Amino acid sequence: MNSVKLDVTSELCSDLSLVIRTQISKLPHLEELFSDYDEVHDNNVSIYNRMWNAKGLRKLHIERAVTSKGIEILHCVLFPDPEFPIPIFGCDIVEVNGKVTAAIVDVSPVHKVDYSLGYIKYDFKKYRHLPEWGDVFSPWCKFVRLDESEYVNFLSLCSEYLEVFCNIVRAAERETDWVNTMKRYDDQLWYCTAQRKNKKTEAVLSQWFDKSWATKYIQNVLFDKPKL
Ligand code: BLA
Repeated sequence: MNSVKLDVTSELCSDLSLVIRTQISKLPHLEELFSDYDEVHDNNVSIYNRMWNAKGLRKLHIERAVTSKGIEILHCVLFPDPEFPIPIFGCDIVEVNGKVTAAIVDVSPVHKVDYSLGYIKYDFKKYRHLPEWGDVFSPWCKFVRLDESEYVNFLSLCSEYLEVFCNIVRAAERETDWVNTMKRYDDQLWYCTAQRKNKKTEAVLSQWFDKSWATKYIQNVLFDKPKL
């Protein structure tokens, strides 16, 4: 692959990445993981991946993607270890030529983990409809288009959702009831299977690389299934 490094310029993506890194840095037993995908550069695309694990979390993943055609993406999923009663944190920002066309954040449910985000209230001008596979998200999932004046509110919203998530992680203990573990495993599998159905992720990645690389990347890096 031809390696031309592209500079990261999106302010919202950089700020959100910093918010996430700051919050996860306080989690117990955080350990960085390295892979062949830490940096991927092709003619017009650069992808930067950072991954960790921590107590109660099998994988914490932050990805930045930048293209010379003006697309920038920030993707983050914090995947629990199914043996712990912890939900799934996810957010995604897609910016095209300086406009944030998609900004989404959620703490998504798994079996028998109680939390509420209903008291965290932010209003945005343009709400977007979730696709059919989006029934994996919680009722508090926010999916919006943003103009620049709303960046600060979206960052605060993410920070508050992340705070709730990190508090659950810090309080969680490994459970010995394997039935609950299996149900949480199934819920996480369902989450990954749903996310893999997002045609837009695949379309963009196939445009940048080739179809088989895109499929492998989605299945092994973005939404790999939890191990039993
Ligand atoms: C939409 N995701 C999109 C879009 C693109 C990507 C180009 C369309 C933007 C738009 O409709 O305005 C592409 N996202 C990517 C790529 C990566 C990425 C290539 O993260 C990584 C390399 N997607 C996630 C996560 C969530 C998510 C973690 O990766 C949610 C927690 C959601 N993205 C999501 C949703 C849509 C989207 C719901 C809209 C899909 C639709 O409208 O059909």
